[in-house]
Order: sequence, then C-alpha cells, then structure tokens
Amino acid sequence: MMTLTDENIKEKYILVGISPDTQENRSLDELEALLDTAGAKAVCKVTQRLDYPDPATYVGSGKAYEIKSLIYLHDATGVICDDELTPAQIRNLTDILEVKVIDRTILILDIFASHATTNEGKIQVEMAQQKYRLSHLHGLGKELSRQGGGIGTRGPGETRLESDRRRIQKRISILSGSIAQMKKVRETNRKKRQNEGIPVVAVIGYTNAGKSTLLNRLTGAGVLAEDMLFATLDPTTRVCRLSSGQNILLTDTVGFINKLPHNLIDAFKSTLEEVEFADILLHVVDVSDPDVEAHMKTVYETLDELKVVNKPVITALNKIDKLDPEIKDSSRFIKDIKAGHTLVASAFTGEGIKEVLDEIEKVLREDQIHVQMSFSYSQGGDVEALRRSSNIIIEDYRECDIFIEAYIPRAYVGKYDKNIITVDENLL
Ligand SMILES: Nc1nc2c(ncn2[C@@H]2O[C@H](COP(=O)(O)OP(=O)(O)OP(=O)(O)O)[C@@H](O)[C@H]2O)c(=O)[nH]1
Ligand SMILES: [Mg+2]
Repeated sequence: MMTLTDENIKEKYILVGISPDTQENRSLDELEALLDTAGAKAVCKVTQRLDYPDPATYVGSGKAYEIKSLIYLHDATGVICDDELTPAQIRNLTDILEVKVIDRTILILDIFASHATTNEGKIQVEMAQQKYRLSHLHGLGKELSRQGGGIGTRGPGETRLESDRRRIQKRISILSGSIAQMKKVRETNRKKRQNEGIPVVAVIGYTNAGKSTLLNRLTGAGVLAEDMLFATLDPTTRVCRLSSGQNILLTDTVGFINKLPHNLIDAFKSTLEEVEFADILLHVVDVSDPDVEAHMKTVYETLDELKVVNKPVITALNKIDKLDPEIKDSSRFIKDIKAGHTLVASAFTGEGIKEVLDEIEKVLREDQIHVQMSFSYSQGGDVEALRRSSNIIIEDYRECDIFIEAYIPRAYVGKYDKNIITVDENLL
C-alpha cells in the first residue's frame, strides 16, 4: 500500500471526541489510526468533557468556536467527529466551522470501500454507504441547495433532495436484490460443507489483532495481513489438518471495532453468517495493545449484536512476542473470562500455535463420540466422507466389510445408525 508523505497528504483533520473523562481518550488514538489507514493526517485532537453528545453541535457551540480557531492555527482542511453525527449536527457544525465535517462512520465506510476487493464486498459496502446517505440527506441537503446559490435555491434544493432520495432508494433496492442472491449462494455452499461434515472454525477478533497472520501461519493461505485497520473484508476459508489427521475449515473474517457502524453490520450480515454457523470461534486478541480489555468487550458486544451466542470460544492471546518478558511471565496475565479456553500465542514467531490447534482438536472431541462401525464395500463413499469429517483411529479392510473405529460428530449418530456396532458410552 502506498504510504503518504507529509507533503502529499492533502487532507488534514482535527479529531474531535467527547468523553466523560478528558484525561485520556484512546478512542481518538484509534480514530487517528483509522485516518492514517485512509491516507489522511490528524493535526490536532480535541476532547470535550461530556457524557452525551450535544444534540445541536456534538461538542456544544462554545467548544465548536474553539475548534474553529484551531482550524486556522493548524491549517486544517476538515474536522472529524468520533461518533456518528446526526444530519442536524453535521449541518450546524459545517455552518460554524466552514470546513468539511465528517464522522467516524463515514471514515470507516471509506476504508471499507477502498479495501473491498470482491464483488460481494463492494456491494455490501455500497449498501452501507447508501443507507448512510439516505439517513443523512438532510444534513447534506443544505449543501446541495446552497450550491445553486441566490434566489429560489430553496425550491430546487428541496426538489434535488427528493430526487436524491428516490435515486438512493432505488439503488438500495437493487443492492438488496444482489445481497439476497449472494446469501443464497453462500447458503448452498454452507449446506454442501455441512453435508461433508467438516467442522468450521471462524477466526474472529478486533481489527489488526492478527487474524489473517494466524490463518496464514496455520494454513499457508497467503491472505493479506498488514499493519492497518480492516485489511480483511472478504472471508477466506482454508483447510487445516489437525495432528490426528482430521481436517477443519478455518475462516478468516472482517475485524470488529468499537462503534462499528450498524449499517455495516447489517450489510455484512451474509458474510458474517460464517461466524454464526461456525462450530468453534477462534478469538484472536492483540495482547500487546493497551486497550486489550476494551477490545475483547467490543468483540463480545458485536457477537451479541450478530446473535452469535453459546458457541465454544478459544481465545488466542496473540503477539506475545511483543511483550516484555517480565510482563509475559507475570501471573497477572489477561484472561478472557467469556472463553472456555485461553492460550498465549504468536502468529509471528509460531510460538503456541501447535497448542492452539490441539485445543481446537480437544473442543471438537467434546462434540464427538467414539464408535466402532462396519461398512459394506459398496459404501466406500461414506467411508471417504468420514475420513474428511471425523478422526479415524482404525480403518480395517476386512474380508466382508470395512471396519472403522473413530470419533465422529455427535450429529452423525442418526445418519450412520445402521453402521454403528458399538458406542463408547463412557464418552457420551
Ligand atoms: N509482533 C507480532 N505482530 C503480529 C503478530 N500477528 C500479527 N502481527 C502483525 O499485526 C498486523 C496485523 O495483522 P493482520 O493479520 O493483518 O491482522 P487482522 O486481525 O487480520 O486485521 P484486519 O484484517 O485488518 O482486521 C500485521 O502487521 C502483522 O504482521 C504477532 O504474533 N506478533
Ligand atoms: Mg485480516
């Protein structure tokens, strides 16, 4: 990715946030990282002490005028607010500040738009952008009517607003059709996978936690992994072989972030269904980030929003190579209390990776059942399917049948009812 030098960064922003505590506003640091990913520069950060945004101007009008003087001081080209603004807030702030006013949502949408590579990703991002536009037409409307200038602009401005609304609604309905179509294709693929019975592990976590690096480490997938936010938008699924020989599917997913726009979650629902239908969630955490606890909280809140509950979670505390040995060894190691299993790892150096795979195997085993089975030689296809989905311990080609001893998914008991000779009750 192109890096911008100070000279060719055209857009310079003042970052504005609200917080009940102005001592430290890490959310603004994250906003700066987002801005950097988008290729623009932060020139100054301002935090207003408020519990809730001011409905008219987000920060209150006094603070807004203070920001106006900072614009001149830093020669800023715009102001970016750390929360999604209402149309009225955008309008009022633009009136006072007389520079471009954008919000966190627009910035995230912009990054998503430039990182989307597949058709599906592009359509999903456009859907979120159009929905944002539709809900903010009134904020942008004044700008539109102003462009005409002079007498009578209000009329044409309003008309323009109406025609814009209709145009956007039409586009949203076309995009909805495409998304529904893609959802169907995804469903068919998923059904196929479910029939094959290969367990799916979804790699989830905060953006930049190291999900793609971990997937690459585990499968040699060659997925883009970069030190930027939202490098991955499109889910990549790769096969990974566990030490018992059993295969699993690992799916990389889009990263989560604090204040992830709702429209984006909505638009990415079909992609995020990969998470909903996974057998296990592999939660990757950047343990070297000072905000690690808040990041984990955001991940679980997003999962709740996606209605993904009651799934086994394995948490990999990643990037331990970046930690001071002292901190690393101290007993005060972070725990993910919501995960059934927490391990330390480094996708970078490979430390702890084998343990992560073994843990996946262990969790899968909890949902498997130990059986002895007999297949006729004409059922070779079933044996082949079992090889992909199960952990086979003995496969014996006897004179009159094929004898199998294996751990099979519990859900298979009904399917192979006629083939099962014994079930290990102790493991039930
Ligand atoms: N030191 C160190 N760096 C790591 C480790 N794992 C990942 N990284 C780095 O962290 C950055 C982000 O890694 P990615 O794998 O792209 O993270 P991601 O979670 O896929 O991020 P998004 O797709 O943007 O949500 C990259 O620069 C990686 O090289 C690790 O274990 N140690
Ligand atoms: Mg990634």
